[in-house]
Amino acid sequence: MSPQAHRAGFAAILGPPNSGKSTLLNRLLGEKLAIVSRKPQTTRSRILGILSRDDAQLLFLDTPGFHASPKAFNETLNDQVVEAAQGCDVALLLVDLCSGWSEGHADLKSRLSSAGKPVIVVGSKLDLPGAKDASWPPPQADRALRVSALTGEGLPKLLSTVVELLPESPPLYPRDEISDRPLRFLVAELVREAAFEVLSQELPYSLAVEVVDFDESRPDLTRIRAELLVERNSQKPIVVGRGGTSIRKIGTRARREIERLVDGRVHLELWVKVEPRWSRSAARIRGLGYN
Ligand SMILES: Nc1nc2c(ncn2[C@@H]2O[C@H](COP(=O)(O)OP(=O)(O)OP(=O)(O)O)[C@@H](O)[C@H]2O)c(=O)[nH]1
Ligand SMILES: [Mg+2]
Repeated sequence: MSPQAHRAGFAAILGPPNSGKSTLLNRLLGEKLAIVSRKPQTTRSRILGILSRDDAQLLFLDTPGFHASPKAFNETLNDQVVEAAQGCDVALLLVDLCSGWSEGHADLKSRLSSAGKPVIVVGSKLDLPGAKDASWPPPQADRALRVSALTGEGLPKLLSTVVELLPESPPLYPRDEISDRPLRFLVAELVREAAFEVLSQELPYSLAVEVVDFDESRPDLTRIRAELLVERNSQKPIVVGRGGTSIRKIGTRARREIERLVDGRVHLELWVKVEPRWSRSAARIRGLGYN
C-alpha cells in the first residue's frame, strides 16, 4: 500500500457503563456530540462521530454500556452494542483503569476476536489518582494503550493505531459532516444531559426528550420547543421542581450547550409531559431516536 493512501472505516467504542466512551468520542472530535454524566447508562443509542483528516476518515461509533438485563429497554441497548461491534473495522474496548478488567470485557473481547475484529484495549481515565498504578495491560489484550479523555494524554497514539487498522478507502461521508444523527436529536440529547445534571439523584430513569418544534426561519434566532417525557404523574413535579426552579435550570444549561452546537442564539421552551410506558414500546423508542 502506498504511504499516502487514504484510509476510512468504522471504530466502535465499546465498554461497560460509565467507562468514558462518550467523553472519549467528544474529545476525539472536539465537539459535544454525545452526552456524558456520572450516572451509568447515560447513552441510549448509537451515535456516529466523523473525524476527517487528510490521510484518513475515522468513523467513531459511541454505544450504550454493555450489560445484561431482562427489561425490554435494556435488550434493545445490548442489541445495538453487538450490532455496532459486528459492523466495525476496529473495536476500541474501554477499561476504566480504576475499575479494571471484568468478565464482561473478557467475554466481549473473545467474541470480537473470534469474529476476526482487531481490538484495541483502551485503559481510560489515566489522569485519575491511582490509574497509573493499576495493573496493565490485561493479559488477553494483544493491543493495549492508556488514555485520558480529560487531558488528551495518549490520544494521538490511539488515533494513529486506529488509522493503521483501517482499510484503504476514500472518505465514506462528506468531509464537513460531524455526525449521522440529525441536529434535532443532538439537541434533544443536550436537554437530557442538562436534566441529568440538574436532577442528579432524583432523575427518573425513564426520562426522554423529544424536540417537537425546530424553527430556523429567523437568521438571528433558532426557536426550539422540546418535551421532557416521564412515565408517571408523580414524576412530573420532580422534573418541574418547586415553583418551576428545576425546569428553568435545565432550560438555561441546555440552551447554553445548544447555542454552542448551532453556533447562534437559541430560544428554548421546555414542557414536561406524562407518557405512560414509552420505554416499553420498541416503536416509540425508535421514534425518539434511541436506536
Ligand atoms: N477524570 C476523568 N474522568 C472521565 C474521563 N472520561 C470520562 N470521565 C468521567 O466518567 C464519567 C462517565 O463518562 P461517560 O463518557 O458518560 O461514560 P460512558 O462510558 O459513555 O457511560 P454510559 O453512556 O453510561 O455507558 C463522567 O463523569 C465523565 O466525566 C477521563 O478521561 N478522566
Ligand atoms: Mg455514554
